[in-house]
Amino acid sequence: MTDLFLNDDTITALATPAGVGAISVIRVSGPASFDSVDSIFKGGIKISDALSHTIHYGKININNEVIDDVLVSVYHNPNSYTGEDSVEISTHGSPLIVEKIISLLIRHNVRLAEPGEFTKRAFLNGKIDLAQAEAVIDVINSRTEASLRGARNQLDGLLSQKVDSLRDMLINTSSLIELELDFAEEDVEFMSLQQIIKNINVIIDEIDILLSTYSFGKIIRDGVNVALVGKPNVGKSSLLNYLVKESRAIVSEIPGTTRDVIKEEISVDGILFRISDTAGIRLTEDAIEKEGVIRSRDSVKNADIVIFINDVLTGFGNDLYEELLGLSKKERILTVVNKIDIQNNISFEADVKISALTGQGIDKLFFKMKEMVVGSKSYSEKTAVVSNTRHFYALEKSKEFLINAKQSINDKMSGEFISVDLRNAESSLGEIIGKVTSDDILNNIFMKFCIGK
Ligand SMILES: Nc1nc2c(ncn2[C@@H]2O[C@H](COP(=O)(O)OP(=O)(O)OP(=O)(O)O)[C@@H](O)[C@H]2O)c(=O)[nH]1
Ligand SMILES: [Mg+2]
Repeated sequence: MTDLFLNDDTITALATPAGVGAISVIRVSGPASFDSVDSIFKGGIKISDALSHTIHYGKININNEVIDDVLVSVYHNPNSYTGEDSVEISTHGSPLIVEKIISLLIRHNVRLAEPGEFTKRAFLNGKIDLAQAEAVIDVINSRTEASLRGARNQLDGLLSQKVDSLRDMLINTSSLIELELDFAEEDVEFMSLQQIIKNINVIIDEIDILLSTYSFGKIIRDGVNVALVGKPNVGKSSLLNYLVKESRAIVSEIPGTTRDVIKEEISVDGILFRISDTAGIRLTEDAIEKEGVIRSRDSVKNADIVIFINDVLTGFGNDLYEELLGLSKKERILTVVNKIDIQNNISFEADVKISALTGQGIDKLFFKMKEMVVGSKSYSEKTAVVSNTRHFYALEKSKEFLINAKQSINDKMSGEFISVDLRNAESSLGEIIGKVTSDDILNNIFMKFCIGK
């Protein structure tokens, strides 16, 4: 993508949340920004004469009626978010005022922005690359410290730099072949081929490291779904209440209390756990309870972790495992025995022993839940982490081309073949940061943004 891209139209949108607030900010970006604002703004200065990064007080008028007094911030290209001439109008936070000002702007060579169009322009103008543009939305959507930190790192270009350095290595490796193809009568030299294989292996190792961060990155970004399941009355709802520190679900000594799935979120060391308390599972003739049991099974299907609870009184039966829950992947299940305040020495095995009444063992439960999603791996704040599915597949694709290239070398194919694979591997990496991209991909990415970003 070049940095010569210039839009000839000017866009506007409300950048702050819709509704009543202290202030609202209307963004305008594009070549007509200053002139358009000048046609509706009366202040001590014309916006088109104002210096970049200055703020001006004035009034927005229609037919001598004042709509609002506002502050206008001025940004000259290329030193703005979009890279274009831009203006931000801060108004009193009233939806009515915002609507009036935007409809005035639209009468002066400005059109409404599409979702994500400001950020799309920032990308097209080379202010940020595509991985950074995608990080913008992750920063906005972050719900925990860790997800914010991850998104922030990506926005700061941590992943982009890593991908760029791998592309450089690939370009250097390709040129080893291409030079020889240009200058030598015969095909590529044996020595160069050895060097090329070595380089390819280094790049594959680096890609593998990035790929291995994906499950962690995704969890940090999207959170973890946890289902609390088990027989009736074992204390699932009591555990949920203990975890969220409030009396969220009804608890009673009557088996079959919970009917619907109750969802709550907690953050443990920066990881977002979405907990579903479910109906106790048993064979029942009660129509409502039956439906509850069906919903419990659905929660299990969508869960990243299933906390399978029993209590000291009922003991541990595996009968629920396969028959009722259809659980097969054992690695997703954490077995918990509850009510150890009643009786502590129990003869059956469980990953964690707790009391939802006293809180005993809950720390260990948190530890196990974290261990299940993060494993023993640790990532420093400076590790490039892949959290986006699009990036993950681009890395996988690149790796495949590299493996093909190695195969071509081993099969003594001609240099051109190897070269094509290396170029493809390079352009797959380029997709991540948007060096190579299609309109479809762009539209798909920016569609997910809100209007005004
Ligand atoms: N002593 C003791 N009692 C507990 C503990 N946890 C839950 N209980 C009691 O066990 C009974 C059932 O608790 P619930 O949390 O409603 O159990 P549940 O698994 O949600 O039950 P259903 O919704 O019917 O499937 C209640 O009387 C709770 O007070 C615990 O750790 N110790
Ligand atoms: Mg319950």
